[in-house]
Amino acid sequence: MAFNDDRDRPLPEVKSFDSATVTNEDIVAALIKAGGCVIKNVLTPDVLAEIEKDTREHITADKPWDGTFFPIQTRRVNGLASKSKIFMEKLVNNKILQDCSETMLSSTVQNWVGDVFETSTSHPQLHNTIVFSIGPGAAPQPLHRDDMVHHRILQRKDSLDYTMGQDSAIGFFVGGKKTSKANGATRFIPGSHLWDHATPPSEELAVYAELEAGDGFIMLASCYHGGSANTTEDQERLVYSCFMTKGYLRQEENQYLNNKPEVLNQFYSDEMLKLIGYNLSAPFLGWVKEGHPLAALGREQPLGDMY
Ligand SMILES: O=C(O)CCC(=O)C(=O)O
Ligand SMILES: [Fe+2]
Repeated sequence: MAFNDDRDRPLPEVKSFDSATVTNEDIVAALIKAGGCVIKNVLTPDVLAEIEKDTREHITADKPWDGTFFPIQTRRVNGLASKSKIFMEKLVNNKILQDCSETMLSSTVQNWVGDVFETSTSHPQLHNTIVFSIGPGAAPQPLHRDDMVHHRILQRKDSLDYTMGQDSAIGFFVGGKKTSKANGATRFIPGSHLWDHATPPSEELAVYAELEAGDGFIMLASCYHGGSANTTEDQERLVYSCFMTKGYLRQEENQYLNNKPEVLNQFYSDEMLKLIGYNLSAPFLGWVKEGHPLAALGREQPLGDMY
């Protein structure tokens, strides 16, 4: 199917599911079609309150961004792995996010090593963790694609031609409070993950991912999106977010320098540490000394070939 301009393409419907009933197949299909979907009731009020308890002092302490990407009314918190265990357990390690990341970001390849055609699978890893608080009066953030960090160049496609694995990252945004068009909900252009790299974003096509507190929005990193203007007098737009990326790409947030390893080692299981990035991406990527990064944290890990 040929399009003169991606901006003339019909906008796909943005689906909304409930966390209690949605399946991974539903989410993957919705992401391929629209690039984003809403999942109701991802986090309970208790969990939101605990995350806020862990992060509020850091929100308050943050200083305005020195540049134009974030309005001066925006405050952020990062390094969540060492600031909030519950954020990691309930938001990052959320089964819905992890299942669709495994389906859409993992990669399996075979390589000849001598006379053996070795199979290697690289699993997704944490990309970044950010709390976004947008205060009253904030201007909109410009629409952008988060996969720019990996220098991705997209070619125009129909959703039927979507190739599993073509995206480099998936984002998850959970309302810490109600987010609305008026207070700065994340807006995005449905279907823009299928647009050509040369096509600029268009504000007229943006749809607002309005969330009740505890609802989530999942989005492919190749979708045009941005934080929006907060036109209210007195509402904070509070969003808890993380991205997952492929196991063989560099993480946007440097987990090793932004979190003290001794804190992570004390907080987390092997599985969570692997998710944070203390893992090998097969084959051979990310070794420390003789092998697995977890061994460098004093954890038992089998050595041997790293295919
Ligand atoms: O605050 C938001 O809703 C989105 C922020 C964002 O897209 C970014 O910082 O890259
Ligand atoms: Fe973004």
